[in-house]
Amino acid sequence: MKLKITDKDALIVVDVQNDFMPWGALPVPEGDKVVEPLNKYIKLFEKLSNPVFFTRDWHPENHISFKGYGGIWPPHCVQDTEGAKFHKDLYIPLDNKFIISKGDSRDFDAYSGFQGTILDSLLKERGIKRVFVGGLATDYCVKNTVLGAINLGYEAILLLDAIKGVDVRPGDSEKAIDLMLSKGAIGITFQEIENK
Ligand code: VGL
Ligand code: ZN
Repeated sequence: MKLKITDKDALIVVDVQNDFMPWGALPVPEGDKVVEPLNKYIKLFEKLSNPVFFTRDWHPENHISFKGYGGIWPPHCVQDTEGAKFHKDLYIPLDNKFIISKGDSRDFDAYSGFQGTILDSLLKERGIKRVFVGGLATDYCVKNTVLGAINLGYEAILLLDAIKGVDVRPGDSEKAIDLMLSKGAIGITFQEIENK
């Protein structure tokens, strides 16, 4: 498929944080492999003056999603720790970029970048109709961000060359991709973009 980026498009980079790297607290296998392809998308959106949104998991240290506090996950992405920082090589534009923190109150978790955030209103006030989504993890926060976008009326483009999954159960990421596509997301790779 060929596809052209217009002024109604935004990029959402999901949770490219140290704790989701293979050496982190909640490792995503090959999680570091999304950085290079994502940087290509980020630089393209920057060049075209389109906005780039970076979501981050941003938990208090006693967060409900953590083992010992009612959840299933090892503690990860605790606010203001090294593990919560973006991967050091992730390219962050100086202008027209937004950091969206989620899961930041103790009693609520958020797999979607839209949950408990102002992401929807930031997109709407900029006239964004379509979002390009990549990052970590395919089977949790990428999935829920894509489905959230679709439910809110956006078109969703899934960046197949810039996502990696946790796969707690083998096949989870494949199933997540199938689900996103069945709900209307369109899967692309960088080479399919016309105006790059
Ligand atoms: C995520 C599990 C727990 C994610 C966040 O970013 O996909 N997964 N918290
Ligand atoms: Zn989390």
